[in-house]
Amino acid sequence: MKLVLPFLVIVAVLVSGADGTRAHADMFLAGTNDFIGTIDFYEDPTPWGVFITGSVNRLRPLATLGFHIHSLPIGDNHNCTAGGAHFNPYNVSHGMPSDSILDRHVGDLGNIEVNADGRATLNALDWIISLGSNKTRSVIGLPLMIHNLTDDGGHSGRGESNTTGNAGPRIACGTIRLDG
Ligand SMILES: *[C@@H]1O[C@H](CO)[C@@H](O)[C@H](O)[C@H]1NC(C)=O
Ligand SMILES: *[C@@H]1O[C@H](CO)[C@@H](O)[C@H](O)[C@H]1NC(C)=O
Ligand SMILES: *[C@@H]1O[C@H](CO)[C@@H](O)[C@H](O)[C@H]1NC(C)=O
Ligand SMILES: *[C@@H]1O[C@H](CO)[C@@H](O)[C@H](O)[C@H]1NC(C)=O
Ligand SMILES: *[C@@H]1O[C@H](CO)[C@@H](O)[C@H](O)[C@H]1NC(C)=O
Ligand SMILES: [Cu+2]
Repeated sequence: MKLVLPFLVIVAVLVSGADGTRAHADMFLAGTNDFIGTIDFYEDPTPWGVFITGSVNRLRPLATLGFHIHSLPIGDNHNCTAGGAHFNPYNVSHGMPSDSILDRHVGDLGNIEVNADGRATLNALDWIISLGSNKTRSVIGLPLMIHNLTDDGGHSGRGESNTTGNAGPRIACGTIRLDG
């Protein structure tokens, strides 16, 4: 993901005890109960972005994989297909996290980089998703999705670039839930 902050900044926020909103997504391989890791979300009390941290494993080593928030509930059997299209409340074209709010879906989180051991570690900040401070942009209850191919960032003119970034099949997903 593009908006990676230095680790120390994230640690500073997490240990400051600031009374923000926290959520998490337990991730599962598509259509199974095979747990592959948890992704945590933190929105500052004075909203200026959402921190996304955590790790997932059992992914294809050294792959760069599309990573989005989709728009429909996936249910208890982690049916990633049921997640519908990207979360796109402003009905705009697909883009990357660094694009402006009218040049990306709210759910466009770019890609994750998988290490040689099949694990991807996240340490990012997104400026557009919300954990509830803005209801229109809130991702609570929606599925976080990992695809089998690389998101091309939209606007490439190829295939489904404008809607999905050509990120291919859905291989893992999990519902974003408020902590506690
Ligand atoms: C998964 O969701 C899709 C789309 O809603 C549906 O067609 C399919 O039957 C579901 N599969 C299972 C196993 O529930
Ligand atoms: C979304 O935008 C497309 C074209 O960009 C348009 O055809 C469609 O009607 C819009 N949908 C809604 C719900 O506004
Ligand atoms: C939610 O965010 C949108 C886009 O930034 C903004 O136009 C809208 O005013 C916000 N809504 C609230 C209730 O803050
Ligand atoms: C994922 O992509 C790899 C590499 O292109 C391919 O070998 C594999 O069959 C794909 N898996 C699925 C579920 O599409
Ligand atoms: C894809 O989006 C771009 C703008 O981002 C637009 O110029 C182009 O016409 C769109 N292509 C399709 C096939 O919708
Ligand atoms: Cu997706």
